[in-house]
Amino acid sequence: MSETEFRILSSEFIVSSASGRDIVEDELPQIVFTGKSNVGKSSLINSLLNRKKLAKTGNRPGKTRLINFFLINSSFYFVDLPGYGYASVSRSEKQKWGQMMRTYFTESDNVKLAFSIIDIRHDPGEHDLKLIEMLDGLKIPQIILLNKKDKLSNNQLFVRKKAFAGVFSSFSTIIDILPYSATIHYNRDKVLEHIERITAGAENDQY
Ligand SMILES: Nc1nc2c(ncn2[C@@H]2O[C@H](COP(=O)(O)OP(=O)(O)OP(=O)(O)O)[C@@H](O)[C@H]2O)c(=O)[nH]1
Ligand SMILES: [Mg+2]
Repeated sequence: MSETEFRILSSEFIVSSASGRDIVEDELPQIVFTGKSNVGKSSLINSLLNRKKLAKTGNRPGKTRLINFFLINSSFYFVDLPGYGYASVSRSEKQKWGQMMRTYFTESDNVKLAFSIIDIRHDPGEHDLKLIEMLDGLKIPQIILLNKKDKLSNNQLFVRKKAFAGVFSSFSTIIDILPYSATIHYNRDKVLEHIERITAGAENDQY
């Protein structure tokens, strides 16, 4: 990393979208956070931004129901997506969720990076793989974040990292696979380095 360390200087909630339409009207880069409900997407956003409650978090799955746009450093967006796969939701709500994701990802031209978040203790589920495949098909660079690393011992961490590396070895859009903990901010600097490169380096086509 360069000597001038990348810093989060400002972060503010801008708008929510219920339809899935990308309703932000500028062309600033968007960095999205996807993953199963309760995996810690909103907590991760707060961890990266050093804010306790900017993105709403919760103990019960299904906390985030809308697509939320946060403007960072007045120069790019974090996009907090609703999670999938929580049991209490009806079939029609699940369909609505699927439609929302398709609308967002196929219509937005400004998604420069996706964090695909998985609980490090569990293997990726059907929905995780579907979304990762969809992003791959759309040629969106992605980073797999294995959240809740604080729940594992170092031995377990080693085993889980190896397992995930095997599962995702064939995806060309996956640029990194990193354990993370939103609770203890583990690997926060590494994630911020990626964000710095993606948001500053649109001209040097390294991904
Ligand atoms: N131990 C531990 N708990 C975490 C971590 N990240 C999130 N959590 C907890 O997991 C729960 C869900 O976190 P959220 O950030 O609301 O999850 P989400 O993915 O945004 O969930 P939805 O909005 O429902 O899709 C909360 O109780 C968090 O405190 C982590 O790294 N470690
Ligand atoms: Mg959430």
